[in-house]
Amino acid sequence: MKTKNKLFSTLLVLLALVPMSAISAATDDSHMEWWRDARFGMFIHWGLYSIAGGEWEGKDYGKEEGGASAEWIMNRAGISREVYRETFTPQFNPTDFDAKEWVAIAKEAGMKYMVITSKHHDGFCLFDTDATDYNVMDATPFKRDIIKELSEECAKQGIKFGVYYSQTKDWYHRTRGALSTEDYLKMVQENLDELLSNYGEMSVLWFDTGGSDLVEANSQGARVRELQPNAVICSRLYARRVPAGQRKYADFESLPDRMLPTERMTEDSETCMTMRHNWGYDQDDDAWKSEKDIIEFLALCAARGVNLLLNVGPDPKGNILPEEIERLKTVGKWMAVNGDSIYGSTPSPVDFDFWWGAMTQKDKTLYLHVLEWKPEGIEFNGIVGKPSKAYFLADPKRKALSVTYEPDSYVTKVEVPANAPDSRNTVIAVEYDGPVVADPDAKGKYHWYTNRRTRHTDIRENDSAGKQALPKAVTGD
Ligand code: H79
Repeated sequence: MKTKNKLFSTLLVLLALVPMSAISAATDDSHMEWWRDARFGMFIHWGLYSIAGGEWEGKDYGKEEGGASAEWIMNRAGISREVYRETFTPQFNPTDFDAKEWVAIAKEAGMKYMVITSKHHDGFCLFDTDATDYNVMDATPFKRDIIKELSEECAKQGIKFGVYYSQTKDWYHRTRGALSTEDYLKMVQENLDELLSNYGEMSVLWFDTGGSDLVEANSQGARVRELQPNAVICSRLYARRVPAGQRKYADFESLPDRMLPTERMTEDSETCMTMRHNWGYDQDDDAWKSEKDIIEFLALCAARGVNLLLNVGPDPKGNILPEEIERLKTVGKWMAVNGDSIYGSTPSPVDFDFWWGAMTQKDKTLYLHVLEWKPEGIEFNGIVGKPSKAYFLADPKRKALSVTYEPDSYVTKVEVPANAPDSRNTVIAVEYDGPVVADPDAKGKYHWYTNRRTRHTDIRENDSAGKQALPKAVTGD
């Protein structure tokens, strides 16, 4: 190809990368660096609702209410604040809880950060607070500060720690008239001050279901910046209808619950995802996603420039569930050999994916995440120039795979064996001598997880077979 053309494409690629890093601000966004590199975190939903496990007076709310309301049971079952408190606080005694073990599970899974519900919509605080007696120290027999134990353990094991905090919805303190709005907001401010002051480095403030009151949200955001300038703030500090330009303190865009991105994102984004339907512990939710599903989510999120915050819902005794541990271990093993294609990667250099999967990039290397194998070879268009080397990332010997390149169509093809070395996701590293150059005129479309309405569900078109697969699972919230 002509050099002039090549220079032009390089320029375009460079320009295309600018918004990725410029998004969160006019101000310095160095506090975002670890978060961008991390790509994978653990979400933990745990609280009084875990004791109910989705059931109240014989009715299964975890399943019947759109398949996902275990942590919403107070609201969905219409339990009064008094009854909810009297029923569950005496039972909150999770003697199996071991912060060291939880953090080790996250670490072994390859997760780089952890976010736990310090207060969900039911208003119950998992931390020591003077702002309300509805907390683990004053109202339960357990009397251990869960946030303290986890934050200290995360610091020890080198995992970034953050909290989910339901700032607007609070069925105990606010909704049912217990406190005036003014007093409620004072309580929130006090809670935030405690969370931001008493637990060492607080790396993520994961707000949820924000309202439209910008004064309220901005004062909470400002307080976070003041007390923990390096913390990363979730866009749900604001209602989704607040235009992005007005979300002054939002550092990253949180996609709707359990929704995978359908295309490459140009701003810092995160998707939060469950391993089954419910966030909070549910006794009989059996809609487990497979290990392959989770590895696919991770690869496709990275290819679209999005972090994956994957949820666990520990049981009332304080155990992360065996099904969750099993999946996390498998993901961890995959990450241990393929992590280079995820951590610190940048999204696909082309704004589409392929019937076989999608790509991520790091400097001069492309990573092909092959989710569906084709023995005829793994082919892609849109990248200009012949690679210098290709190999399976999991192959310690990095044995070279042969590559063909058609200079007229910019189509590159990697020859592969008949069977996939890893049927869940085989990563092929494709190295170039110089910078990766994307053809600005390249044509392609998205094949994987393209349906917004079904959230994470898996309607994919398959070019090669020319047919559309049925959804694997159905969720909704
Ligand atoms: O914490 C998790 C959810 O509880 C919370 N966000 C994630 C991270 C959340 N708050 N609000 N919503 C989600 C949206 C509300 C959805 C609802 Fe429903 C649909 C409420 C009633 C119908 C889903 C199904 C929740 C209860 C039943």
